[in-house]
Amino acid sequence: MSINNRKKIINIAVIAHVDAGKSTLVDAFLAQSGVFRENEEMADRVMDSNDLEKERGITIYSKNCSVLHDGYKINIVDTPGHADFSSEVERIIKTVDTVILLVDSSEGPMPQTRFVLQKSLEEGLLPILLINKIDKKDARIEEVVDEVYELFMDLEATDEQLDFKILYGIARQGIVVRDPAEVAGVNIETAGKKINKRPSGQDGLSLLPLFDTIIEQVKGYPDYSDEPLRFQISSLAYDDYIGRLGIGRIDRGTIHPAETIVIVDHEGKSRSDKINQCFSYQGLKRVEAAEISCGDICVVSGIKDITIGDTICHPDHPVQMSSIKIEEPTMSMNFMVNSSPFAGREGKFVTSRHIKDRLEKELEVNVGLLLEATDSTDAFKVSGRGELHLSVLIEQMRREGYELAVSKPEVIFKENDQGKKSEPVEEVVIEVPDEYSGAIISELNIRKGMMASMDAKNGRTRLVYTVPTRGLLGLRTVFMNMTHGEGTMVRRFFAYEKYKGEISGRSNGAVIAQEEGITTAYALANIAERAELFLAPGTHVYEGMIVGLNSRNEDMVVNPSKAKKVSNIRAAGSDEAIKLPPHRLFTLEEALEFINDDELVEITPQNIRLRKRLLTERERKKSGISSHK
Ligand SMILES: Nc1nc2c(ncn2[C@@H]2O[C@H](COP(=O)(O)OP(=O)(O)OP(=O)(O)O)[C@@H](O)[C@H]2O)c(=O)[nH]1
Ligand SMILES: [Mg+2]
Repeated sequence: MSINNRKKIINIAVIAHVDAGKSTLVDAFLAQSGVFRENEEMADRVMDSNDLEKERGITIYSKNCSVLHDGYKINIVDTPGHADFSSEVERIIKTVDTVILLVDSSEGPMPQTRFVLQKSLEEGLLPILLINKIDKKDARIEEVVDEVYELFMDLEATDEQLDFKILYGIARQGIVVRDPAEVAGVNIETAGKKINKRPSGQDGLSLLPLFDTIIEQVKGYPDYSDEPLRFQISSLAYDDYIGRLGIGRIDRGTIHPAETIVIVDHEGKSRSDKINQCFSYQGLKRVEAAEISCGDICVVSGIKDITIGDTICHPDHPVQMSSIKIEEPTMSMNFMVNSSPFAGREGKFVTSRHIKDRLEKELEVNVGLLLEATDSTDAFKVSGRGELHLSVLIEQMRREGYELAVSKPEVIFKENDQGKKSEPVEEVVIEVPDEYSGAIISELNIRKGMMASMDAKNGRTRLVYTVPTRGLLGLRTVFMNMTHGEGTMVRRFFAYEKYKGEISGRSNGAVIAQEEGITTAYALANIAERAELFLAPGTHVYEGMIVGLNSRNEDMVVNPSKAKKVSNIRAAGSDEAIKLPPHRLFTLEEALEFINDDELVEITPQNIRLRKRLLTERERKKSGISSHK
C-alpha cells in the first residue's frame, strides 16, 4: 500500500505543574496553524471546554487536538497539572513521541514537574524544556534552567536525555525563542496581557522555533502501516449518542470502520468484536475517518466494555501489550441520598436509584474511581485519587441537577509488606513570607509532618514537607489565615508509609440551628459574639443545620431565627441597622475539609449546606456520638 502521500505524524503531550501555561500554549498552537478562520472568535484556553474547567481556570480532563505544520500532523494532548489527575497524565505519556515540559520562569520546578518528568524519562522520551512566562518581573531564567538540570540528574536521565533542548516562551503571546535575549524588543508591559485577540505572536516572533524543534527531534512516527493492526486503549470517553469510546495511538497497521477485530485484555484473554466508527483529531474536532494509520491517535466506537489496557488486534495476529497501571484510590467518602428537611426542593435527581445510576455511568470513563455498596441502600462508598478527584465529580453532579449528602473524606489505609497499617503521605511545598514560617512549621508538626528542606531567600521561606494526607485535611483554611493569603501551598501524593498515629481534627465545635426558620440579623449578631458565622440574615435554615463555628470546643445549639421583641412596628425595621461581621462562605472543597465524622455536607444545585448527621439534639445526646465532648 502506498503511503507516500500520507502525512507524517508526531504525537506530543504538554506537561507541567499546575498553572504553568499548558492550555495557553495549546491555544497558541491552534491559533498559529490556521485552525480558526481569520474572523472566528477564539476563547481563552479553548481546551478548557468543560464548564467546571472554565469556572476554576484549571484543566481537569486531558484533551486532544491536532495541527498541521510543514507536512506533519502534530497531535497535541493538553494534560491537567493537578496532582490528583497524575495517573491520566502517566498514561498519556506512554502514547506520545515527545513531551514539552513547561516550567514557570520564576517558580522553577515544582512537585508535579518532577512527577511528569520522571514518567517521561522512564518512557525513554527526550523532553523539550520550555521555560514559560519569561515576561514575569520576578523571572529567574538561568537559575530555573539549572534547577531543571539538577532535576534531570536526580531522576537519572540518560546522557541523551540530559542533552535536552531548551526554549523560552511567553505562551500568552504565542512567542517561543531559542534565546531569551530575542524578546528584549517585545514590549514587556503588553506581553502577557495579550494585546492580540489571539496568541499569534508579535514583532516577527511566534511559535516557529518550537514547531521546528519538535520536528527536528521527533521526525515522525516510523511507518509500520503494512504490519497487522495493533492498538492499545489508553483512555476512555463517553458520547451520549454512540456510547463508550476507546482512545489510543495505533502502534502498528491501519484501522477501518466496521472492521472485525480481536481484543486482548490485560490478562491475555481475547474476544472478537467489530468496530463501529473510527475518528481522528482535526484541529479541535473529532472527525470520522475511513482509515487511520499507525502513529496516529484514534478514537473507536462500538466495542462492548472496552477498557484501558485492552489491545485491539488483527483477528489473525492477537498480541498482548504491556499492561497499563492504574493508580489505586487513596481517599473515600460516602455519597448519600439527601435526607435533610429541604431534600427534593432544589434538585431534579434525588433518589438512591438516580445517584447509583449516575455513579455507575461515571465508572465507565473515570479511571481510578471505585464504587462500593454500603450497609445502607441509600449510601455508596466512592473512592478516588484525592479530594479534587472526588469533589470534581460532586460538582459535576450538582450541575446536572443532583442532590446528595456526603460524609467526611477519609484516607484509605493499607497493610504494608510487614502486615503493618500504612497510610497515604503527600509531599507539600510551601512558600511563605519569612515571618509566618514559624507558625506554619509548628502547625505541620502537630499534623505529623516531616521537614525535608527549608530555604529562605529574598524574604520568603520555602518549606518542603512530607505530611500524612489525614493531617492535610482542613489545613488549607488554617494556612490561608496564618499567612494572610500571602502563602502558596502545593501538594502531591508521595507514598504509602507507616501509620503516623492519632492526629486531632477540628478543635472548635459547631453552632447548630435548633429549629427551622429564617435567620435574622438580630439573632446572628448575638451568635457572632461567641462564634464565626457561616450565613447571612434571611437564610432558610433547618433544625440540625450548622450556622457557624463556636469559639469553644463544644457544639452549641442556638436559634438563629429569633426576632427582636418589638413594641411597635417601626422598630422591626431597625434590624437593618445591625452590623454583622462578614460570614464565611464555603466552597465545596472547604466544606468537605471542614466537617467532622458526625457531620455531613448537603449538596444541591443551588446550595452547599453543612449539617449534623443527626438533626435533633435529642438524637445526638442519645447516640452519644459527638466529636466534641
Ligand atoms: N505572564 C504570563 N502569564 C501566562 C503566560 N502563559 C500563561 N499565562 C497565564 O497563566 C495562567 C495559567 O495558564 P493555563 O494555560 O491555564 O495553565 P495550565 O498549565 O494549563 O494550568 P492547569 O491546566 O490548571 O494545570 C493563566 O492566567 C494564563 O493567562 C505567559 O507566558 N506569561
Ligand atoms: Mg490547563
